[in-house]
Amino acid sequence: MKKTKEILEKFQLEGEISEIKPMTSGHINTTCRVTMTNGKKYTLQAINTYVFRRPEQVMENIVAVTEHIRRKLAESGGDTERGCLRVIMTRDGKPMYRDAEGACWRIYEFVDGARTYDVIEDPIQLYNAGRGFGAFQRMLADFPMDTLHETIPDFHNTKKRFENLFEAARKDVAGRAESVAGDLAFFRERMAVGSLLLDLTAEGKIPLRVTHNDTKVNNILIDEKTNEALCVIDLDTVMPGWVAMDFGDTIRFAANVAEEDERDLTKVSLDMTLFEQFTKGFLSQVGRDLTEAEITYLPHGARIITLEIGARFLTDYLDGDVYFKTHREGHNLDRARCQMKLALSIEEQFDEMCQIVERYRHDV
Ligand code: GN1
Ligand code: MG
Repeated sequence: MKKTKEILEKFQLEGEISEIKPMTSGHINTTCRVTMTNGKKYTLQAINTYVFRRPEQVMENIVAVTEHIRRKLAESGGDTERGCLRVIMTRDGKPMYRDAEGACWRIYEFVDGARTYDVIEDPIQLYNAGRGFGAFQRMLADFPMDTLHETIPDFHNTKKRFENLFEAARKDVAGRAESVAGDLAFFRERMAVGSLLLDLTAEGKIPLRVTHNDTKVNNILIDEKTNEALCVIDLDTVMPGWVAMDFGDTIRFAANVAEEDERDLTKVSLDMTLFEQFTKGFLSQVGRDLTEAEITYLPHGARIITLEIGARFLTDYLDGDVYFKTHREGHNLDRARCQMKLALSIEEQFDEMCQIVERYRHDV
């Protein structure tokens, strides 16, 4: 606590600290909510430097992207206060502080009256999340993509992610490979899926754009009163990517009726009502900005990202749980199996997913 106060003093905060409360969601960074005696609130985060090797570059991206979005919101009469993260600078004008031990800290203004959902309670929330992520995509459509740093190289290179999985199984540092032979076979059968988007881009059929790359539904703030999407958060991985993966990642996380780490796999499946609501909201905001081919490949994005994240969880299990925070024995394996079950459900309903996308393709 004393240390946290020392960190906070490095930043341009208004008022005196009254309370520091840890927040537990997120698999990567460590987050606290800081309340001041004057009622003002901030979000303090320690950036995970194992995952983000160049945190200064992460913050450079975030400052540029949030300034761009705030300008867009101002132009269109949007909410420039709650509609976009605001980075608080250090007393010497930097967007993060590196302490004596090398830990990296940043602060955002806390967005009040908003919450996130791990499980959607009402389909309207997912429709609104679709609008929110769609609007985010639209506002970044003219952001100069080449100025962004690639904060994690090959982040959504699914082909490489699959290769890493089999490499981890070969090395087997935690002695767990034998127990997941069936799971590995599942991914081996689907290897070809890993190259689809890479190939389409290489052939000039699908563009790269500025994308978020981690659009779990708990990365969008929902207004507690109106249920409207307010603000997209967790901008660490904003970099060139595929819209289909952003679309698919919300589907993977939120249109699954169970949680991401559900152990009872009979509960895990893709809910088509939720899929439809998200598709409708998303395309209503950004449909006009996407190419016909990009829209066609949206359902593929859901399948690919589900397999990709499943492969990453299984890789981390084989590596001895070094990347994702885990909260119980076998947590990464549970997460991986949940993604695999969801991928099966997506495969079963794929034709219907495509029909729904067709229904809303021109619904702008
Ligand atoms: C991580 O930071 P968080 O918890 O939103 C991960 C994502 C995964 C996700 C799975 C930088 O996201 O790629 O999809 O966990 N972020 C990073 O829940 O690896
Ligand atoms: Mg993240």
